[in-house]
Amino acid sequence: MDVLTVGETMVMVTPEAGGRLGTDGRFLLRPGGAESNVAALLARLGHHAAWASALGTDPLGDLIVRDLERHGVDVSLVRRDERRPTAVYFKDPTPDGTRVYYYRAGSAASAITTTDVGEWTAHAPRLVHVSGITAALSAQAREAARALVRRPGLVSFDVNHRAQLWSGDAPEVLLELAQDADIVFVGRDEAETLWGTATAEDVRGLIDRPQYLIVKDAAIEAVAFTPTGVHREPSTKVTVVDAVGAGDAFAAGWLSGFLDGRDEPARLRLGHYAAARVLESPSDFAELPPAAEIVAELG
Ligand code: KDG
Repeated sequence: MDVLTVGETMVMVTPEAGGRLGTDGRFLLRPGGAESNVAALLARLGHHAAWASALGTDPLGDLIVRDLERHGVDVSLVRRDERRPTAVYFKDPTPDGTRVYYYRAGSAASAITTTDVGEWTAHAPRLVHVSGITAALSAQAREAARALVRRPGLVSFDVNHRAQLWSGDAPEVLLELAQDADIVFVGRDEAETLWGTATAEDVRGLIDRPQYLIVKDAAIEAVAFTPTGVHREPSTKVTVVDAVGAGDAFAAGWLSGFLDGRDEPARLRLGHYAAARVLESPSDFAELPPAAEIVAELG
C-alpha cells in the first residue's frame, strides 16, 4: 500500500442543473470528503491508495463505497457502524462562491477511535495522509487525528481549516497536529486566519518541525520548504468553476511526485496541475491522466 488516507467522507448533495440550493428539487449525490478526494486522485495518478473511515450501514454508505471503488480506491479497511449514520452535506453555488451546509454531527466517522487508527496503520502504508477536519469532528476523532500524526513512519497533514466545524480552539489544535507531521500543506490565507502570519516565511517560522512544509498562495504560487532548500512555483492560470477540492488535488499531485521520487519543482507542478483541473470542474475531483503523462506534458 502506497498511501492510506483517513477522514470522514459524506454524501455530497448538489443541485442537478447547477442552480441554487432551495430552488432546484433535483439533486446529484456523490462522495465528498477531503481525504477520500486525495485517495481517489492518487489512485488516478497510478498509486495504490486506500481510504479508511467509518460509514453507516445505510445506503448512503454503500453509495460512497461503490463510488470510491469505481475510482480505484482501496476501501477494504472501511468500518461500517450500525448505530450511527453516514453524514451528508449540501453545496450551494452562490454568486460569491460555494457555500456548504453540513449534516454530520453524530455521524459514524465522528466516532472513529485510536483503536481504529491502530488497526488501519498496522497495514504498513508508505505514507499516511490526514487533515485537520478530523480533529474538529469530536473529542475521540481528535485523539484519532493525534495518533495518526504521531505514528512512526511518514505522515502528511493538510491543515484544512473548516471554520464552521470549530468553536475556538482551532489555532492551537491545528498547529500542534502540523508540528507532529512530516509533510504539511497549508494555504497562506488559511494560516493568516488561524495564526496571523503574513508570508510563507512567517508560516515556516511557526511550523518549523516538519521536513516538508508547502504553503499555497491561491492563484499566485506555492512555496515548499524542504531539506534541499526553498522552492517556489507559480500557480496555473485557470477559470474557476468551483474551488472545493482544489487543495486536496494539490496535495495528491505533490504526494504523487514525492512517492515517485521526483524533484521538488516537479512535485509542485504536479500539485498545481491537479488543482487546476479540479478548479475548472464543478466536481470535487477530476479525471486525471497517469502522473508520467502529466510530467511528460509539463516538462
Ligand atoms: O476539501 C474538500 C472538502 O472540504 C469537501 O469534500 C468536504 O470533507 C469535506 C469537509 O469536511 O469539508
